[in-house]
Amino acid sequence: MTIDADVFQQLLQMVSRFVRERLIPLEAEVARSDRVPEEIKQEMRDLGLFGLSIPAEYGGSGLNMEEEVQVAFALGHTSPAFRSVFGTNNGIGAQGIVMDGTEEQKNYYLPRLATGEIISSFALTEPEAGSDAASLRTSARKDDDTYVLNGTKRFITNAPYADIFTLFARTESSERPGGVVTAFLVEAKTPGLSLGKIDKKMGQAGSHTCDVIFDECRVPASAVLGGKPGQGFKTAMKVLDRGRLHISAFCVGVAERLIQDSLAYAMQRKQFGQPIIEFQLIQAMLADSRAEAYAAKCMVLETARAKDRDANVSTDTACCKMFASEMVGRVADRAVQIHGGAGYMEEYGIERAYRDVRLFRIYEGTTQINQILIARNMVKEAAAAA
Ligand code: COS
Repeated sequence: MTIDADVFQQLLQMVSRFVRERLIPLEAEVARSDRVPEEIKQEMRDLGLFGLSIPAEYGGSGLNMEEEVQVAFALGHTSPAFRSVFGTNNGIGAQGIVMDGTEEQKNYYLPRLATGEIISSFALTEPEAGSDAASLRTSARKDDDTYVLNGTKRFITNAPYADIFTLFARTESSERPGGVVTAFLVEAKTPGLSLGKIDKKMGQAGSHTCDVIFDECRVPASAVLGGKPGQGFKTAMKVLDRGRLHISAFCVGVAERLIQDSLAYAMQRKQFGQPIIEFQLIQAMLADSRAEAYAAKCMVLETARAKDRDANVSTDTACCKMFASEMVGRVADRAVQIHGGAGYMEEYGIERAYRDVRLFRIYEGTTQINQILIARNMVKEAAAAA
C-alpha cells in the first residue's frame, strides 16, 4: 500500500521547506561542530522522517521506491549529515526487517524505528571484508537456544547512536564447510557488545561511524532475522540493491544543489568586466553538469518505477549507483572550478561538498563492485538467451 498522491505532494513540499528553511542555514555550524543539533533531530521525528520507507501498517509512511527517490532528491539539497540521522532507519538498518523479518520482529522493532524512538544500524563490513562481503569472519556459535557472537564490524554508520544492529555473522552449516551468513537483530545494550572510538573522516561531518565489537556476546535464537539461519547474504544483497538506488537519488539532489549554487555564483561574479557566466568555458561546465544530473535523475526514476513493478533491477541499480556517484563527483569538481579560489575556501561550503560527495563512490558498493555486477549480469543474461 502506498500513500495518497496529494498527501505525498504535501510531504515532498514539507521536506523541501524543511531543507530550505531549517537545514541549509545550519550546514556550516554542523560542519564546524561535527554534530546535528538535538532540536533538529526532534523536528525530524515530528515530521515523520524516520519512517518514510517503513510500511504504514508498522507506523511509517510506506513510500514506494519512486516516492522515496523523490524525497531523496529533495534531501540531497543539503548536507548528507542531515539525511544520515534518519537514513539508516529508512534504509539499510531497517529494510532487512521489512523484507525478511518475522511478523513478531516487524511488530517489535518497526513502529519504534518509524518514530525515531530507536535507531538502527547495518553491520556488514569488517576489517578484512569490505567489497568481499561474503568472506566476513564474525562468528555466531550455536549454544542451545542461543548464539554467541564474536568479531569486529568496521565503519558502521550511526553505530554510536544505534539501539539495534542488523548484524551479519557466520553460522555453522552441515552443507557448507565454511559456514553460511546469517543475519541477526542485536540490541546495542547486549552484554559483550562494545563500540570503538568515532572514526575521523574526510567529510560528512555530523554523521558518524565506528567499530562494533562482539566479544562472547550472547543473543537468543529468536534474534535470527526471519528465524532462518543461512539467509543473511541474500538479505544483505537485497538491502544493498535498495540502498544503492536511494544513494543514487541523493547524489542527484546534491548535484542539483551544486549546479544551482554554481550558476548563482557565475551570474554574480564579475571578471574581465562581465559576469563569468558570459564566458563559454564556464557555460560548458554548467551545461555538462546539468545534462549529467538530468541523465542520472532519469535513470533513478526509471529504475525506481521498475522496482515498484517488482522487476529485477539489480543491474540497473548498479548502473544508477555507478553513474550517479561518479556524476556528482564530476559536478562537485566543476563547482570548485567555477567558484575558483572561493571554491577552495571553507566559508563558501563548496570544498565541503567536494569532500562530502567522495564517499558516494565508495560506500554501499564501490564503483568497481558495481561495474563487476553490471558486467557479470550482462554475461549471465547473454548466456541465458543463447
Ligand atoms: N538479491 C538477492 N540475492 C542475491 C543478490 C541480490 N541482489 N546478489 C546475490 N545474491 C545471492 C546469489 O543468488 C547467491 O545465492 P546462492 O548462493 O543461493 O546462489 C548469493 O547471494 C551469493 O551471491 P554471489 O555469488 O554473487 O556473491 P559474491 O561473493 O560473488 O559477491 C558481490 C557478490 C561482490 C557483489 C558482493 O559481495 C557485494 O555486493 N559486495 C559489496 C559489498 C558492499 O556493498 N559493501 C558495502 C558495505 S555496506 S555500507
